[in-house]
This record gives sequence, C-alpha cells and structure tokens, in this order.
Amino acid sequence: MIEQEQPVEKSAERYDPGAVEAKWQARWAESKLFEAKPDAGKPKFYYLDMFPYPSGDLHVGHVRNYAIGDVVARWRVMNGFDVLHPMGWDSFGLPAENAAIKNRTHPGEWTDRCIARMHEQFAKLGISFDWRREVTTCKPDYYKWTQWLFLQFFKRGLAERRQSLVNWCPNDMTVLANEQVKDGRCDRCGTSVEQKSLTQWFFKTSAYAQRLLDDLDTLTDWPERVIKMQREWIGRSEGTTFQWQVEGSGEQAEYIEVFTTRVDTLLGVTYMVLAPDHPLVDKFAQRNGIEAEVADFRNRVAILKDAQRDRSTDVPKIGIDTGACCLHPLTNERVPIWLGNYVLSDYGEGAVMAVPAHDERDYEFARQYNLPIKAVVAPAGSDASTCESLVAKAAFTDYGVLINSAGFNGLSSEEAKLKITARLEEMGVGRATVNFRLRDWCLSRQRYWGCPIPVVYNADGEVEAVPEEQLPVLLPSDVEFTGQGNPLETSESFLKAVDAQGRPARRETDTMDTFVDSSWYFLRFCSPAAQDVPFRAEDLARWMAVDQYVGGVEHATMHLIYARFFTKVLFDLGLCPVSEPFPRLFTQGMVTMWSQPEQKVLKMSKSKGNVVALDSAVSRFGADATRLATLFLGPAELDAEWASGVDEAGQNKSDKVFAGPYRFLERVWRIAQSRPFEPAWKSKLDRQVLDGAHKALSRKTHQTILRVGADIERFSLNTALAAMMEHVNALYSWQESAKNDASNDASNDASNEASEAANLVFSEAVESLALCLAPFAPHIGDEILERLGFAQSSFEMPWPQADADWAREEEVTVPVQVNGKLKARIQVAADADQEAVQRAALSAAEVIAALGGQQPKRVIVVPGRLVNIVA
Ligand code: ANZ
Repeated sequence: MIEQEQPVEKSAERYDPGAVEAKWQARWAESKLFEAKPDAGKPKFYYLDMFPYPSGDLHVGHVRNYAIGDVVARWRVMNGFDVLHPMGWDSFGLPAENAAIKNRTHPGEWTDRCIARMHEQFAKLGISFDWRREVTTCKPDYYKWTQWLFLQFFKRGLAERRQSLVNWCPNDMTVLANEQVKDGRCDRCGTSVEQKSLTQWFFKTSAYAQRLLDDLDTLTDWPERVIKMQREWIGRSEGTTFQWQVEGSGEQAEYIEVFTTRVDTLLGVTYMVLAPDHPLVDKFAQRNGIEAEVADFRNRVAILKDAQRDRSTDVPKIGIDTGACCLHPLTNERVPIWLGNYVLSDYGEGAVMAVPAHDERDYEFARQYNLPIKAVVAPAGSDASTCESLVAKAAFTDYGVLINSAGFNGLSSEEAKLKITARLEEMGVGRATVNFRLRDWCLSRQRYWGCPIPVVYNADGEVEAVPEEQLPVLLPSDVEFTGQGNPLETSESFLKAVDAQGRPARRETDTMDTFVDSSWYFLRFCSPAAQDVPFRAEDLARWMAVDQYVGGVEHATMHLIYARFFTKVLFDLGLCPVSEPFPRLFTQGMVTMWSQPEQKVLKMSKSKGNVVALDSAVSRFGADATRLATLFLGPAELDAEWASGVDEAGQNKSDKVFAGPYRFLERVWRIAQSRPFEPAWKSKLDRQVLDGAHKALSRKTHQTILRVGADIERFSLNTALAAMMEHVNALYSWQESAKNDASNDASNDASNEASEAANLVFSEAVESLALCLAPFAPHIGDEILERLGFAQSSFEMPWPQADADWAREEEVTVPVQVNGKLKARIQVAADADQEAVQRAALSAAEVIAALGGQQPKRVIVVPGRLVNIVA
C-alpha cells in the first residue's frame, strides 16, 4: 500500500487514543448502550464467542478472538438486528484448584480476582458485551441449574454409574486427567501413575450417536474439517457381532464376542486377540497358571500407552499367548487366544478375530509372533496362488473375491458379508450390528472445584437423587487445599446427608467435568436472571438457536459434541425449542509467537513466555489500534504469527505490528477533519452530474461499503480493513486533485460550485468511512462521527447504504483476435488489469472454439484496446 503523507489541511488536534477511548468507554457504560433491548419488531441475532476460562491476564492473542466477535456483533446491530452478545466465565476447573493449592487460597477467591481483572480489560478494549447477562459457572445461581439438569438426565436413565479405568496418582491420592500425566508420571509430584478401576458417572452420549451423526448433515454452515472430525469422533461402523465358544468350557460354556467389519474374511481367522483387561483374561490366566505373565504384560502395555500419549506416534504391537483356544463357528477348528495391546477394551466387544492376510495390524502382529497367515480374499480377476504370493509381502486389505472359503468361494466381499452374517444368524450365534466409536461421557471428577453431583448414598449403599427443592448442593468452605486427595472427602459438613427416609446418608463427593457447565451456558444467557427455572421457554424461543458461534478448532470434538448432545436431550424433554444449538460455526485461528525458552513458535501463552500483554499494547497504541493490529494479522480462520525480536534497523518487530494500524487511524483522523462536513449531503448530492475525480471518489465510497459488509459477513476482516485503507488512500489522492482543480479554476462561481460538489462527495466518503470503521475501531469511529456533528453512537446508527449499480466499475468492450483474426468482443472493467483481461479473453466461448483445444503460445494484451492470441 502506498502511504501518501499529506500536510494537514485544517489544524486538527492530534489523534490521542487514550483520551478518545476513555471518553467513549465512559459514555457507553453510562448509556447502557450494549444491553440487548428485545424489540419484537426486529430480527434477532445471537452472537456467541466460546466463553473463556478466567485466567486473569489477556494478551493480544485473546484480543483477536473478541475483536472478531465485536466487529460482527456491532455490524449486525447497525444492520437492524436485535443482537445478543453476551459474555461469561467457564470458571470451575483445575487451574483455579492448582492455584489454590499453590497459594493456599480458596479457588473461588482466585477466580473472582481473575474475573474482575478480565472485566477491566474487556472494558478497556471497548467490546460490546451485554454484561447484565454475565454467567459464571462456579456461582451457586448457575450450578444449581447444572445440578437440576443432571437430575433430569439421571431420572431418564441418561446418567449412570459404572466401573471404569482412570489415571491414579498413589501419592496425591487423586485421579488425574490425561493432560496431567507426563511420561507416565504425575505432573505435580512425579510419582508413577497407575491405572485404577473406579466407579464413575457417565452420561449416555452413545444413545444419541446416530442422531449426532445424522444431524451433521443439517450443519451446512460449519467448517468442513469440523464436520469431518465429528464424523470420525462419532465413528459409525457397520459390521457383524458374533460368538466364539471357548474350547473345553463345557456345561458353563464361555463365549467371546467379537465385532468385525469384515466378516467376509471369517475363514481367514488364524488367532483371536483380547484386550488386556477383557473379562475372560483373568480366568484363562488362572486356568493356565500364567497370572504373573499377564500382570507383567499389563504393566508393559500401560507404559507403552503413556509413551504413545506423550509422543502420539504408533506404539509397537505386543502380545502374549493365553494358552486357551476357541472354536471356529463354521469349521470348528481350534483358534488360539492371545492378548494384544492393539485391541481396545472399550470398543466393539474388546476382542478381535485376527485375519493377518487382510488386516495390517493383525499382519504385523502375526509376523512378529510367527502366527499363520491365510489368504481368503483375492483381488478381482486374480487367482489363489497370485493372491497367496501377494499376502506373503503385505496384507491385502481391499475388497475382492473369496477364495479358500469352502462354500463361499467365488462370492464378492459384499455378497459374502451378507451370506456369512445370515449363516451366523441362522446358527443363533451372531447378527448384523452397528458400532460407534463415540464413548459414553465420563463426567465425574474426584476434585473440589467443580459442580457437586447431586446424589447421596443411603444406608443400603443405593444412589438417591437429591430432591430438586434442596438444590443447590453447595460446595463446603471447611476444606483445606493440600493437594492430597479430594478435599470434599474430608469435609464433615459436606459428607453428612440424609436419605429420603430421613436416615443418615453419605453425599457423593465427585464433582462434574467442566464440560458439563459449558454444555448449556448458551441457554442460560437467554434467561440469566431466572430464579425458578434454568431458562424460560419464551426466552429460548426468542433467542435460540445461536446464530453465530465462534471459537477455536480445538473444541471441534469434545465441547461441540457435548453441547449438541445436551441440546438434543433437552429438546426431547421439551425444554429447548431447537435440537441443534449452533447452526453456524466459525473457527478462528490462534495467534502464535516465538517462544524464547522453548526455541520454537507456539500458541501465545504466559507459561511459554511468548505473549504481548493487552495492558501494555492498549496503553501504548490504544485499544482501537490494538484491535486492528490483531485483525490485520491475516485471515481470521488461520493461525497467525505475531512478530518478535528486532529487525536489521534494531526496531522492535512487535511494535511494528501496531504501528501500521496506528498510522492508518491517524490518517483517518486527519482526513475526516480536513474539510467542512455537509450533514445534508444525502439530499444534496446528485451523483449523475459527477465526473472525474469526484465521480471516482463517490464510486470508491460505495465499493468500500459493499466490500466491507460482504467481508464481515464472511469473516474476512483483514480484507475489510484493506478495503478501508484503500479508501483512505483514495480520499487523500482525491484531496490532492481537488486542490489542484480549485487553484486552476479562475472563475469564482465555478470554484464555489466545485467546492460544493467536493464537500458533498467528501462528506459521503467520510461519513461512510467512519461508519464502516466503527465496528472495528469503535472509539475513533464514534469520536469522528461526533466531530462531524452526529449526536448518536455508531451503535445506534444504520450501516451506510450503498448503491450496487453505482459501485460497478464502468465496462469497456475489447476485441479479441486469434492469430490476427477477430473472434470475439469481451466486456471488462475499465480499469481491469492485464491478467483479468487475459482471463476473460481466454474464457470467451468463441475464443475457446477458435483455439480448438490448442494451448496459446502468446497472449498480447493492450489494456482497454485489444487482445491478440497467438496459437
Ligand atoms: C476382522 C477383520 C479382518 C477386521 C479384516 C478388519 C479387517 P472400525 O472400522 O474402526 O469399526 N476391531 C474390533 N474391535 C476392536 C477393538 N476393540 N480394538 C481394536 N480393533 C478392533 O474397525 C472394525 C475392525 O477393527 C474390526 O474388523 C476388527 O478387525 C477391529 F481384514 O475384524 B476386523
């Protein structure tokens, strides 16, 4: 972009962001400008940023997220929508509890301090949140309803208790999340982590797997990659589930169930593999006297699992022979039973029929342990012996034609799947099944800082729901944060409860995963103050669904699956009017920066020492320039690196990121005040009589309005800013030419007329610019509007009107020759560049026909005059 520094025409004050921003922030607060005012006459727009964890200090990476949202929300307001733009705090969870352990303070105090701090920072940024709707998940007025919702799920069998393996630190006596296990050790004390089987609470997300999958088809305004991740996460497979009888299990027959997607390969099974914790393993171990081997094997598996988690690479396959066998359901042959670390205990049946000839994992395992490999599917058109030499080298995993499969030989894989499934069904040992990768959601955490699960255990050890009128079950204050165990287990006041019959009972000490809190907060924003219900039907009817949801792609699965699941359950219960909460999703990229201690580019974060703090940015460059700097980093959906270090001239590169936007705002400031503003330009300006520079400026104004609006609509905020920068450049050049015209004009009358026209196109250009800029840089936007004479904030003014016909560039007709012969005439914009003209010429039907498929050797473009193609 060419920056043309112009002398200031009228002596305007210097742009002082500190003064301007303080003034407008105070005014907006005083006039309660951002409170959504339900106006039945207007269409609603619910804009939602994924609410943050209150971590205290914001940096410019966070600014980008909220600036994106603020642009869109303000722009919607200006376009006549009733906008709901709320903010709240996902405030339960580990960081507050860890801070509490470290500082010996209550996690609530730490959280309150962080929230207060973030309020201050959001205010400094001028974000248009409606704070009356603030929602804080760790406050009893919110978690009372999280508990109430849990009870609705519980009553309908959608929340249940069962055994599950967890990471356990024997020193801290606590369950650890996967992220808290580093190299197989507790990240707090370094003790080796064990796998422990505990009773845990689950939500039955699996019961909604099919609907969660099907309804993805309705989410046409979601990023393709998020849809894909959800599809994979839900992971639907069609296959066959059937039994294998364990050999010698006699009267009390034992069976191993397997799930396979390739039952066509049944005759190629050469061994079975069970997950290390399959329920039959201990029996086999005992029977064959290999308890020690099995225990040792399980330990090795656990260690490998940690290694995999840390490196996310493929782990080697390991296994042991249990010595037991089962019988092939079709041939009655004996098939040895192994244990293998590649079989997951919580997928399918936790057991695999191994077909090394046709499955890569089985192949690798069979090679390693010298197990037989039998080919049963040949590539169509090849014979058995070619196929056998094929599988001598690698597994053949495609579909094909059956061989070595007795009565099924010659069938295609598809036909064989149907026939073999039918046979197993006739025999009464199997059936066609559908499996999902989506697990039930383990929601219990053995921690203090979460929403207490509202149940008690009565004297008989049975679970009883806490009666709704007794909610909320409050977190107790008589606890100490030592880092050992779950503090709730030592709180007398908390533990003691009574059951429905008034007998002493023990309160549940597990709290909920914080993902439960964030699975319904968007509903609470609709009725933040409701005391008797979590949300009111009429409020949900007014505001749901969320019209635009924005957040990081790291939430593509967990949060976005859980929130969809909650919404569907509530829809089924008649509590929510929609079954998809977020029909439109945008995933913004993150801001990265070089981390000195880590020696690489990482997501901005205080712990990595690679942040540009919001406070210092705002105090040096102002909130508006800070907002623009983050929006100008690049396409909003992509990650962007914030510059660091110094350049050759010894200048701080990060400062330079702010300097460009700052200078742009200064230029806007000066040009807007460089001439008299004519408030009545709309009625006085007759565009039809404009020509020359005035016409060009007016056209540019309309183009800018259209471009900025269209770009905001598609979240292309960096290009919207570029359009405004171009517009400002055009204003400066226009100003220069208008000055020349005026000085060349001798007659006084003519000069008056010219200056009247100039003032009108100038007024149109400047008012439109201030309004377009306001969603991005609201303080300077409102200040300029006020200086132009407007009494209202941009927030209360309509988005500028543009005339699309007027904005259209004039077109010219250009003849196109092929080998010197005129073949076509094309219409192109008068100022189209060579490349655009060439493209238009080559895509003209007559030219394509004349070229008859030949590649042109040369294309000569004489701008505005002629295109000559040499074929
Ligand atoms: C035999 C077979 C032969 C298989 C063959 C594949 C190819 P998806 O598509 O992911 O559902 N499997 C089943 N349960 C498993 C478990 N708990 N842990 C690990 N693997 C398991 O995959 C289904 C296939 O994954 C099943 O089909 C089974 O291997 C394996 F030529 O059975 B297959």
